[in-house]
Amino acid sequence: MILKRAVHPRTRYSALGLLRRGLTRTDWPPAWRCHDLRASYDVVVVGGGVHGLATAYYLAARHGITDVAVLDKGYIGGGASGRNTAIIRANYLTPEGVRFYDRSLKLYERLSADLNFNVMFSQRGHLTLAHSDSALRTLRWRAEVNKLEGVDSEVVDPAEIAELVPQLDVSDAARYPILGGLYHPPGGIVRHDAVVWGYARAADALGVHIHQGTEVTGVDVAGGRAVAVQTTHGRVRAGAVVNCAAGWSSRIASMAGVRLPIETFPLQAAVTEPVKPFLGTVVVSGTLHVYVSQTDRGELVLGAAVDPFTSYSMRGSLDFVEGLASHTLELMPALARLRVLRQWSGLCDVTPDFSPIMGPTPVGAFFVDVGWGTYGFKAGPVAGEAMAACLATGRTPELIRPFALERFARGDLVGEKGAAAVGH
Ligand code: PYC
Repeated sequence: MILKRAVHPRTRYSALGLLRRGLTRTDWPPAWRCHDLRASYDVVVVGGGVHGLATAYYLAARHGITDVAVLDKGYIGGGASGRNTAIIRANYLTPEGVRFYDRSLKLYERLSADLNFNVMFSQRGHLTLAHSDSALRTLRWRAEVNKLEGVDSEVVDPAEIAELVPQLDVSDAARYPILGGLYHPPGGIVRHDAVVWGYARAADALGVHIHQGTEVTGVDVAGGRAVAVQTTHGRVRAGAVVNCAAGWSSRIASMAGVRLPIETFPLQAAVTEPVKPFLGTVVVSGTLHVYVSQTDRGELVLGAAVDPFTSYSMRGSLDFVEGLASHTLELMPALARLRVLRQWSGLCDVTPDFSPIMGPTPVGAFFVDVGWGTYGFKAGPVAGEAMAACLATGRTPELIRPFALERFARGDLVGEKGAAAVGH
């Protein structure tokens, strides 16, 4: 049982201290504490994934707001934060998207130092392949927008692709010939649980309360403002409520009477047995609906598009893994003998324009940080930073203004589908 923690975590170890602990096998102190649920907090964050924890951390670290509770119905990082493929990149299609994800990437670059926790961000590059003229045109478009926004991305030809990833079949004989690619050197992968634990430990050390096993069952609204949440452990009054409940965000919003334009789809992924390191970059093929990266342990992480139906089910299917294997082999036939070790599924809240919904809502003191489709993990730091600023100052930061809920009423969409990986 990991829900009850007792000892304060703010412990730093010298090299000798680490060695002594390893040799004597003494238990590691818990990284965050367990508290009684108070009757009231200044801010209640619903959802203990990377977004909720980052919001709480930046509220405390940047704005001195420490009377904050993060509530999770399960365990922290057990939802979308623990079910993604941990790809970090900023090579989006719209200027609004590129600026936003670039800020996140920059925060990821210094996150280990900021949190004093090794999040294992490996900037090994990100390569998106084009197998058709129209795909290549979109990649060129993305490269231009990226460059204009100061993001390192360029279109590369098959010979350059062969140098980057010799295992790819770049010959004309391939069933889906590779015509070119978008290469984005600062992209890469991160260790998702380390990010969650790093934010949790740092937020806890600043006084934030993390309540696992605490499900929100209602949001009380009085006079047009959110005033409290109902939970499985009682009612909690709140100065403000932030909905960071990826996967269940539309259900939490509906408790406050806020309707979100979101549909929820399962997204599956799988990992193979470990092999010697051979894959230097993340490889994505939109046409083949597949993305592949190799972890530091040597496993290949493989993903595909969301399931073709809305559902809250998080069950893996044989159908998915068969499709995934055949698409991966179209790209890299040499992997034919590799075995799949495990597969999993998470939930993706998809909006009509494939961009998130962030900021205030028509219900006072009820904020949303939702609609993260298949791009939520990479946005965790910037979303936390921006939501914290929004709550603390009462003003919506410029960076997230384009993602306001009202854009759907205004028809002012931020169409990001062309860069949303293969997730849709
Ligand atoms: O947006 O890079 C992405 C991504 C990869 C897997 C799911 N989404």
